[in-house]
Amino acid sequence: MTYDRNEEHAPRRFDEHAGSGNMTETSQLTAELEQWILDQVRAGQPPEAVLEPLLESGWEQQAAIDAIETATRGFLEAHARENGLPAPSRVPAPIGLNGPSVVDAGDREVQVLASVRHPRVIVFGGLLSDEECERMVAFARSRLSRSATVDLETGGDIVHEGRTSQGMSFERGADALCRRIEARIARLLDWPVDRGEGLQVLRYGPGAEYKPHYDYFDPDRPGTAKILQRGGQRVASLVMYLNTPRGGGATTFPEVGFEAAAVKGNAVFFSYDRPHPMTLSLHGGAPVTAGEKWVATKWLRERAHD
Ligand SMILES: O=C(O)CCC(=O)C(=O)O
Repeated sequence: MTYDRNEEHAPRRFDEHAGSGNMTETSQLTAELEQWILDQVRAGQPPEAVLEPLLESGWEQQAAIDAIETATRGFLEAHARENGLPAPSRVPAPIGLNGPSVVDAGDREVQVLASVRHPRVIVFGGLLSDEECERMVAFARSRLSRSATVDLETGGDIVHEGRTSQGMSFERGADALCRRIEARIARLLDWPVDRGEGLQVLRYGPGAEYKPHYDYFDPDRPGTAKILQRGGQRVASLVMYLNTPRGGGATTFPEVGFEAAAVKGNAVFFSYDRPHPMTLSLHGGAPVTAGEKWVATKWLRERAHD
């Protein structure tokens, strides 16, 4: 897609009214610039096509992202109201499209293996070391019970026939290994540790699966209000593979025909800015056809989950 950089309202870095001898860096979201950003969004331009010209004209990356968010928030909220949709929330956005191939996650460099715009999915390589995966599995193995799902009628837990794995949950910060991994995730996703739930470890034996589902809490169900009191909605998920199954076990996104292969140490991240199928975040764990599959899942919330 092309973009006309000479357009009347294209972003400018310097306050041109300040005079040539007195150029001050402003990086301000002027009404003109706001209009230009909205025009790009209405024309269906992807976020990168809006961000790039700002960066090229000298904006700092975070200031540019903030300006785009501010300019589009009102538009998106009005669009949601007019169309009976839930209002969008901020979500972790670790990288843009055609971004870096390697991300600094503090104590480890993590590779970017694949990136999808809609649904927003990123496959990361080497998020966990072999030793970390093995320690997680060894700890969890003797503490497993049949996995439950959240019961949105009551806000409690319930065993569900669509989820045939076994699992266990850690409190956030439960031990040094959890804390190390949580800090790495927070750095990778640029999302505070306290906006994450404790890690959940799952084991799928041969034939076990997790049928396609959404991770957000359906706002129309009676138990949801109680769940949201603690940290608000889920806005993103990170599924980390603790082993490589001998067969099957991919994480699937059936609406878009995409699947992330389960490879030890890798992870699939996906975000959903509102609790609605329009996010295309329907996903599942495909049946394991040989061997077993282990994952650790981290769910990210809108607010502190204390
Ligand atoms: O096991 C997988 O690949 C997916 C896990 C999952 O969907 C979940 O924990 O919500």
